[in-house]
Amino acid sequence: MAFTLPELPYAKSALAPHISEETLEFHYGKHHAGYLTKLNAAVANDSSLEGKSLEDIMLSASGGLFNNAAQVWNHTFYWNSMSPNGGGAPTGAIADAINAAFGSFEQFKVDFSAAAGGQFGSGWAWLVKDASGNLKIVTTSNAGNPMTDGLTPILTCDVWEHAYYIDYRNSRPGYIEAWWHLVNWDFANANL
Ligand code: MN3
Repeated sequence: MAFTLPELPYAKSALAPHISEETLEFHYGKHHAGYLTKLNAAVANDSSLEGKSLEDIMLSASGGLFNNAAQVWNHTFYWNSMSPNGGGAPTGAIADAINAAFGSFEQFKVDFSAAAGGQFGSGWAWLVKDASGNLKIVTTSNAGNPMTDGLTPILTCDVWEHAYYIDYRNSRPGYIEAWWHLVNWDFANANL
């Protein structure tokens, strides 16, 4: 049973002007789809993976299989971390949790942007919840996913160059600033 590419939760043009339709055509239509194709090829060639969920594969695999499974999972989570109606200050329980963990939303924004900007090379910046329920900012390299360290993802920002090169060229900080206009706080609250 092959995995399928989840539909984007909005139109490809819906995140403009912060993230363009062209970026989503490549990022979702080529990169995310490409990881899925490779994952399905691996699953088709390994009967021990039959019937396993994407998370099961991601949490037990290594090497190329982990990379493709995690990149499929991470991208789906990333699309949901943004919304055309997102951005602004957090509301609800996530607002209180951010204030408790980081002092203020403004401080969280500074810390998260620094982590995302400082991740060397390809990877991801995450807001996560640890086993004690505390919020933390972590980064992962390449396909890394914080669930492998027992952390619960709340939000993510993809900092691979393919996420921003069309719209922002080499300016990762410009892309990160744009991401704040799209943050899906409803999704964060649901994950909390
Ligand atoms: Mn990506």
